[in-house]
Amino acid sequence: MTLLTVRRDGEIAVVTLDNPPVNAISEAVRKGLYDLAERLDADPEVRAVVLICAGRTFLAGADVREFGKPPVEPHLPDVVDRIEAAETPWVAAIHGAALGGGFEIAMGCRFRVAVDSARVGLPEVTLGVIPGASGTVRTPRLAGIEAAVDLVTSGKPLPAAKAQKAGLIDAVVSGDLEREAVAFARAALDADMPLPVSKRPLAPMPEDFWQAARKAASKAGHQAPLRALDSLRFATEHGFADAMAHERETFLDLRGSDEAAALRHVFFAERAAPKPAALKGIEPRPFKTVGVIGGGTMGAGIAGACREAGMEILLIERDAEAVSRGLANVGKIFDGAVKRGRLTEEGRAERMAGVRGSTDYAELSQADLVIEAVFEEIGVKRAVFAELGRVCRADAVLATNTSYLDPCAIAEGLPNPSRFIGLHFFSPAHIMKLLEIVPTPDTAPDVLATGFALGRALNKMPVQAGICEGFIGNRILKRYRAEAEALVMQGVAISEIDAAMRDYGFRMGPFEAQDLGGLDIAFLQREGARAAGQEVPETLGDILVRAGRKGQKTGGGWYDYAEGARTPLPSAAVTELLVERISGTRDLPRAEIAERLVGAMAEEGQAILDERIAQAPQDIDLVEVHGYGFPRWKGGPMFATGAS
Ligand code: T1G
Repeated sequence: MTLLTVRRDGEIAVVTLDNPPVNAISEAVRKGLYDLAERLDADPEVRAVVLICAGRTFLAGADVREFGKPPVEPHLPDVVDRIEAAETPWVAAIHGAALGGGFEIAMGCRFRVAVDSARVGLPEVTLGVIPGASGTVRTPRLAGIEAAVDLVTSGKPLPAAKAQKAGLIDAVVSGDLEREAVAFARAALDADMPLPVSKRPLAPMPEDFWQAARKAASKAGHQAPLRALDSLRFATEHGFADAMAHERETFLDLRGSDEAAALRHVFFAERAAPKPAALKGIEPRPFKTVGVIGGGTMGAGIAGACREAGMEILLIERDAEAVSRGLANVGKIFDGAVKRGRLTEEGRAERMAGVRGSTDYAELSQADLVIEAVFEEIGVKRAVFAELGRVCRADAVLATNTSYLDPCAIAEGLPNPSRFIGLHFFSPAHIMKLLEIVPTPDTAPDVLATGFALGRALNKMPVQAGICEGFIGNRILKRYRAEAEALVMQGVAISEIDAAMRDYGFRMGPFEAQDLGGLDIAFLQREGARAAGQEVPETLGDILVRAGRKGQKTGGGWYDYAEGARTPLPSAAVTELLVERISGTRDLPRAEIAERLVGAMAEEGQAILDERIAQAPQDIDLVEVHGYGFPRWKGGPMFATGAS
């Protein structure tokens, strides 16, 4: 496989890059492109160059694996400048995604053409850096400062049509991209040649523009978007060369930051998790027809997610009224997509046409996969699986969505227990990415592979978890909350603990979050365990629930709430209720509070690893980032404490 090949189409040279899997820009790619720009420029027969990529995508950006190493010449900005300076104009022919350095190379070209399905973007801030090869300096010259600020500080790519409207690409072509790009290049030679991007004008913006942009960029919660904004502003107030130097300095500064290291850690962990090495070569079972038992919030969310992924759904409920309620719940999910403009009415109708409801389990006789999402009580779940064991195909995969019960206990007595597995979705199941996959000792490898294949099909983050109370995520949550309550008992203010975790990067602290979700859920779990004879010490949360303080839904939990408001107010009633359990008052720096609570999460994570409940520390980080709001730019509790 040759990295770069050149084919002549008359006076047009077609350069094809082939660097699987995503044409990442490695050191060899930078050198090859630089040398080619020199060589083709010196060839009098070549009047224009088309740059195209083999495989699934245009250049997807700098090779993230090289970030940890010292930069080696030729640096990417120099490659982009060399292409731009070529006498023979270059045309970028884009399919798949032109991202980061890939789009910066495209901006060094004189023209950019793309197929309709292509996307262009500058996702660097999602990796904790900023564009390092003119993204904050050329983009505003190409598309104007407003579009550049959106593209660079959000890190979100634009589809080709929108990119064309923004001025980022010159033409959207259908048919054969290479042929269209060559024709475009040939035609361009006979028209007025536009200025190279770096030579296009760029005017400063008024202060209020930058204030508004800064406010929006700060919502991301970490520094890279703000540094990118500074670089964009600098570019509007200085010459090209100075702006390039400023951008490069910022990029190199951020590249070595903890935030960038954490985001790269999550980036690679997210790509490894859905494809466990242990399942390589194991064929998953098909799951075209899916039964969902239970049409409540979880069941409807699971049904909606599976339908969105193209599966045929049969929703089973106990009576006709519950069936129609369940179908309405699924319909509401697609209504939401229509309201947000992500689905047309026809699309909604097509989705719902693939969702049937019934009270008759016998209709599941041909289902490939059945997922149970009924009330979290062992007797109810066992009855469901007894029925499924009777009516379903022997090879149908049967899954429980339990979050706290032992999947082995649920599967007791089930014929062919090798086809049983736990699939722990997080509510709302059609939105939350985390999916804990919980095999029992009897689960067959191809059934485990089916769980991961389903996770990929649903575009979720599948993580394997062993069987213990709360699997990975809820077990760590329990420890996190216990540690937070311990701080309260030591006299640290509840509001300070929440503020500390918000400062750390969580959207909400542990107490605000419980008030929002309801204290009674965990309370009932503890009461259930006590009723089953387990020794479960009384928690501060128990005291509040027994006093009727279940959170926002009862007008008060850890905090008071003014009538109809959601702003948490420190509560004298809570202080009174807990007075016996709190010794004195203690001022703890917020950084120390966060370190203590994240440390407790990591400690529990280490125990989970030692017990082989999790396969690797990065899996624990993914559970926390995708299921519990752990700030991704901190990498997860294991990464943040150096354990991963
Ligand atoms: N570098 C190295 N490897 C990469 C990579 C990259 N940029 N992008 C993907 N991979 C690997 C990935 O780890 C996986 O490997 C395989 O390719 C398939 O990835 C100077 C500094 C392009 C949209 O942020 O968004 O340019 O697991 O499963 O779903 O200003 O990959 O198979 O061994 O994601 O088809 C900016 C990141 C870099 C793009 C394809 N670029 N990549 O999605 O495949 S910073 C990015 C993606 C930069 C300049 C700055 C996606 C994709 P393995 P995949 P996919």
